[in-house]
Amino acid sequence: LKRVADDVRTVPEEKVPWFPRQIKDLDRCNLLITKFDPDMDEEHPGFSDPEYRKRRAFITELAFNYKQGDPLPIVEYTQSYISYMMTLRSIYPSLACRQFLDALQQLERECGYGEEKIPQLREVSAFLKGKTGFQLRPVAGLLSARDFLASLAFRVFQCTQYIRHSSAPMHSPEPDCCHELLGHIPMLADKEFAQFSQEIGLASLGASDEDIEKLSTLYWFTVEFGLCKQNGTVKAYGAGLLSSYGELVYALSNEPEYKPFNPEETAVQPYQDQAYQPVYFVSESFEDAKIKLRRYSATIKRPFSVRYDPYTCSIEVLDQS
Ligand code: HBI
Ligand code: FE
Repeated sequence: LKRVADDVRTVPEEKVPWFPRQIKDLDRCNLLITKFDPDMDEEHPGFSDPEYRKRRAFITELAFNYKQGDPLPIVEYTQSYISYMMTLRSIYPSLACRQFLDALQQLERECGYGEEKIPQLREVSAFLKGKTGFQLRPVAGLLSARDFLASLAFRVFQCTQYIRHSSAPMHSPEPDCCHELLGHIPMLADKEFAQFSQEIGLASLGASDEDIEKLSTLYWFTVEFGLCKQNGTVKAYGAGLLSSYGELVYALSNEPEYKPFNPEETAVQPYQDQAYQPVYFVSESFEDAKIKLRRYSATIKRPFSVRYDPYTCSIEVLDQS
């Protein structure tokens, strides 16, 4: 059974929802959403595999016990992800954006990507720290959008550490470490993209539920399913695409509808978490996406503004009332 927050959260009297001020506060950003759970969902590929569920429970426990600053747990995998990775790898050169391909090459040289073994989050996190200051933190599954986005404000990426069930190597109903390692990690090594991600996080701190929903949708159509222009063609940068052979090919075929990335419109576009997206948003560049996001964030109503102080790893709250 999954535990939700261990400590009961104090519900503040004022209308601004609680948000983490220091990186240590991320220990409290642990509200899990029970969706696609192998212990509860009969449709989950691991549901009828007790061995799988046992390993999952073990990895879940590691994430629950993790405290900010602890070394990332080392997990032994009994499966490989290599055939899955190599299948995807064959289509990356023509479909993935340049930043992704560059980072993937470095990860192959420095973190054992492309080898039989699944890379350890500890090693990958150290790599990212040196590239963009991003670090990983283990998470047991899908987090609430508020908690997930808040961690991005600190350049912390909540990363699942379990692997999908071996009966469905090409598809996982929930995020797993293949999705994180292949989809998210290479992009988080890019400076411009890292900044974009952090800015979504900063915009989410203390935001209303309605604004969290919009930012979460923005995240979905950019970080997860975003496309961008590069040398006159369209390439993928979204992690949901870069970790799914089927959807990556589909997204860059001439079947789906494309719209230019525009935060106001993107933030309210209905999305799919069980099927391919009906529409994809195309950014001019990460720089352009970042500027547009910044303009959008400034329209979110909050009685304060926030700034991240990288020296103390904390949020400065500037009162504007
Ligand atoms: N939790 N672990 C995890 N991974 C995600 O990608 C994730 C999440 N919770 C919420 C979420 N994504 C989406 O709501 C985003 O759009 C924010
Ligand atoms: Fe993801």
